[in-house]
Amino acid sequence: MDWLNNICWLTDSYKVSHYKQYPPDTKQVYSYFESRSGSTYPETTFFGLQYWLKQYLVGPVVTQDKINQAERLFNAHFCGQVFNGAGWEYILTHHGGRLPVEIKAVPEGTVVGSSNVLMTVENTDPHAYWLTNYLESLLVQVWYPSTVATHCRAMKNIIRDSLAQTGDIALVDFKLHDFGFRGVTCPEQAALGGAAHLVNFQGTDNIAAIVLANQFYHEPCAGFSIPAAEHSTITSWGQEHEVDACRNMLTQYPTGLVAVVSDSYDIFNCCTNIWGGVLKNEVLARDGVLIVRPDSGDPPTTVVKVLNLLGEKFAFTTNAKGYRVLHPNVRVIQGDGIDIQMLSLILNAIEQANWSADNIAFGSGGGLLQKLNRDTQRFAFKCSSVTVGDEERDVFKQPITDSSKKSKSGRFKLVSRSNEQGTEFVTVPSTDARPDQLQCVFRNGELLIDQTFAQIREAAMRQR
Ligand code: 20N
Repeated sequence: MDWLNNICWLTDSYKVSHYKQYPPDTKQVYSYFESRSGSTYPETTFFGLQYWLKQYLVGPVVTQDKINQAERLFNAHFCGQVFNGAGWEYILTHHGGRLPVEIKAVPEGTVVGSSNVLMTVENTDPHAYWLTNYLESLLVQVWYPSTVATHCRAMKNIIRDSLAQTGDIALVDFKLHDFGFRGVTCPEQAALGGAAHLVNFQGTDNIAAIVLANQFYHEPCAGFSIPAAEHSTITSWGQEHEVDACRNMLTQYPTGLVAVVSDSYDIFNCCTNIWGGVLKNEVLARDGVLIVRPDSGDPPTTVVKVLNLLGEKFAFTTNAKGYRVLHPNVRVIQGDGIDIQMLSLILNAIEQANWSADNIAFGSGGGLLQKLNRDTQRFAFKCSSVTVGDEERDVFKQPITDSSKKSKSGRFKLVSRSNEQGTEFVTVPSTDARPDQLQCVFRNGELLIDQTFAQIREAAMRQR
């Protein structure tokens, strides 16, 4: 992404013009980031900031060449001289190209109720008062991995509840597999969204996510997968030879887990007459688990029917909770049409049919990484304090047309307090004596905290 990595142009056009718009003698701008009340989920899992810091902000990021390139672009873009070239040259000469800002943030993986400060940004050199909000456009993109992590936590809770009712909660980490790489807009999004999913789960087909967790969060291998068929590898044998394509999967992968998409022609025929018929003894003799994947039809109806057919052919046991569990060599994964609503519908349907959630895993793509936006958690970045001359002033907005968009004013701390349910966070004025849960992660071009993926997972787990 080298072609885009110029901090001067990683912002919205209008921000380029803002240095002239603050009150004369503005010396400091202090802004904060929050998930406003009314968000889809009442709590947000904060995740991803360290990627933006390392990729775009750490070290000397301003060079004369980048300033010149931005100047040329903006002169054309605005049809005139709007760009603050002198402001950027000040950062180059007085700070060696390192950004004179301080960023504080809650540790990644922390689960924070809406309406609380998650991050603050302020300039550390009065000449760079304009820089704080210049960075908003880039920093607010942390909404995306944070929303994916938040959404995955909600899905994990749904699956865990179902497992608690009908099966074994120890299986939860592998129950929602990331199928989403193809359904997002670019590799960077796949990596960020996929890594956010891995904060709560361990199964993924999103290799970019593992690479990001490795390169930006020191994780040797954040997610695991298994050999699996796609339609091309089954249908290229021809319709008459579906059984041979299926047998080949068992012989090519004689042990361990293997997943086979089984709806190329007739999912019910495949369950009954191929897996449960011609290949039944091979499946039973195999030292491993065959995972049958339906991929079409109404998901709750199809999954229940597939479980019933496989149950008839392979038999099942009834667990201590009174739910049916298929022969251990056979399981099912539903990877079509999975979003958070469909997840609940399927789990309810199989529970109603007396099948344990142990029998099924889910794959999710668009529903996992793409069916969400910045409004899902109502994320906003707003200025709450400025220093003009030697006067510090609280600032806020309070639109008469939407009271829910009122912003906070002043400088903040995020403090934790314990109640019956556990720990909760509250945002208080920075003068409060209690310890601040916001940590200084970046100052003047330097990364001050380098979190590991393992620490982030631990934090997300701790606050269950
Ligand atoms: C494409 C595909 O089907 N992949 C795939 C299928 C299943 C699993 C992983 C990837 N994993 C599981 O079903 C585990 C819970 C047992």
